[in-house]
Amino acid sequence: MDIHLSTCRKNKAAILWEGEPGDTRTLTYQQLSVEVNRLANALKSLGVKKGDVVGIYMGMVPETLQAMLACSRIGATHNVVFGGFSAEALRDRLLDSKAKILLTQDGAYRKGTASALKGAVHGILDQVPSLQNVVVLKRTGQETPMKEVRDLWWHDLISGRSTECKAEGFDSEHPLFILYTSGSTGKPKGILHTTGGYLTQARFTTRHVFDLKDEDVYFCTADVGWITGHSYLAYGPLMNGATLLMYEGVPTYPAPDRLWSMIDRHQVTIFYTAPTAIRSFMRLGDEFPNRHRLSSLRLLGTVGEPINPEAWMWYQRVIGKKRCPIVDTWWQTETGAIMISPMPGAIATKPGSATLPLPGILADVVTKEGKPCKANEGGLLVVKHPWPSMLRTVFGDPERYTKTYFSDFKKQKWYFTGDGARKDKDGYFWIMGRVDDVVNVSGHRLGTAEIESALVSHPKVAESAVVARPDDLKGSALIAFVSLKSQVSSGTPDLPSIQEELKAWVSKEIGPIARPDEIRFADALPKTRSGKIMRRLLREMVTTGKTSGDTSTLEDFSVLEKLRSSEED
Ligand code: 7RM
Repeated sequence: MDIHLSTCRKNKAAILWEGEPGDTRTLTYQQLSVEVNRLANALKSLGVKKGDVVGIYMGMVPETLQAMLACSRIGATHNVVFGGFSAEALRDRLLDSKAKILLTQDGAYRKGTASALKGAVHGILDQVPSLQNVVVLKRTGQETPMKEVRDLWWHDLISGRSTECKAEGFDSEHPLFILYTSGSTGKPKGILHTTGGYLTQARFTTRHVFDLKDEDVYFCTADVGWITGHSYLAYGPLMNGATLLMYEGVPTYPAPDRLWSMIDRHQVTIFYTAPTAIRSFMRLGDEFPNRHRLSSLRLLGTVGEPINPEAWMWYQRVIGKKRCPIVDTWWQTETGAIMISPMPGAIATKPGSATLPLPGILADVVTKEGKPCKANEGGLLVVKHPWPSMLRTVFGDPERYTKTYFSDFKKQKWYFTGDGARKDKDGYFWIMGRVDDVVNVSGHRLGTAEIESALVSHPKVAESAVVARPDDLKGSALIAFVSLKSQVSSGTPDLPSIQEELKAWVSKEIGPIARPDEIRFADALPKTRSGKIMRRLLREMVTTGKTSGDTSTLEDFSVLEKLRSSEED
């Protein structure tokens, strides 16, 4: 932060913020620094020291970024827990990280209502012995339970604090943050990132992948509770002295054109979002983006999942008006920052490919035995050499770290990403999704992403998730969950005939081997808040009829209930 305060960026807007109800705030770099310093001093007054863990259970408000920066300023390690997670999920993450302080809010605005944050978790906080204080930001003003002595109001705590607080120097390997990410099974892993390497790569990639200039208004829709919110909402843009736009609520409030209206009003130039969001905008129809000019945009980005060519083309045409390059950025919570992505203007793009590894990143696609794959041969995505922002360990579980990431290619000492991929004849990377999502049908390896992409290219389909169920005859039977475009589902669609139509479509697009055995219609698919379809839950549902594993990262539990009841129809 401080590097900007001695330049003309001092009075530049760092954060343009919109609350869901429509309230707005702007913080310059100077104003942001004052708030960060006051909070850092307040944390010190609570006894927070270098190496202590501070939990942050907040929504998309500027104070959340201030909290992260205040922690890093005094060497505390932050542990941001997504505000949509349940009380139990929060408790487990606070327990595992031994958090000393929790920063939270009374509530946050979402879908037009004030939903409780502190109130929703109050009862469970007694179960975290390491927790000394809970600091509560007043955002909605709703009634909030407070425990005497332990719980403090944010505004009281920072009131009267000095606005100066020295940024202390720390070793480059000093822990900066822990961020929990769900494993395929079992309890979530606390991914640990440290200071020097993480910040270096976050800063470099933000600058070069987004071609960031001082004049830009940069809008990343990711929640801070996700790694994208850490690297490309908070640290990357602020280190580069950018102006970022931060939005509190859901994209469809008060109307489905909220984001497009914000892009016009703030003259956003760079827009970064997830394929799942793009598909849901597609599903809503072109009329909403078409209500706005969107002429300020010059660069678009995506992250989180393979983007199907259909969605890529729509994004390019309807949002980018065919003027804006699209950067499809592949990376993980574990990699800390972008690894495979075009650099706009320098690398020609192909819809659906993240293109090439960034300079210095030694990514490759290899067989199980570690041999290089031939062009277009599916294999495992590995990274053969360390990179600055790589995770340093799984917090409190170094064995799990080695086992999860370094046991598949032990001899070569390569990092295994868990993703399947192929490289085409030009060396471009095509990510096929998690290897757990690769299925074997009659001896053929198929990425479920490929079948999903075929389904989504059908004019009636908005979104789909394909999973396999063990089958005596074929090895796996393919079950496709499909949600139809709203224009189709709001009529009275002839579902059995659409089922046949879709099966035939996949046969034609990929081949009869990929023809789904069963098509199930659903209004919505089970997803994490960051938009990844939880295929594991669907897999459990089609094989055992229930879901047993960890569901703490699921965004909307009612979706599972609906899917279950849809089977009985
Ligand atoms: C940033 C983030 C990581 C997993 C990763 C992939 C998938 C992410 C892309 C992608 C295809 C992309 N972190 N993934 N980006 N797949 N193309 N551009 O998402 O830890 O939450 O997830 O997401 O499977 O391993 S994450």
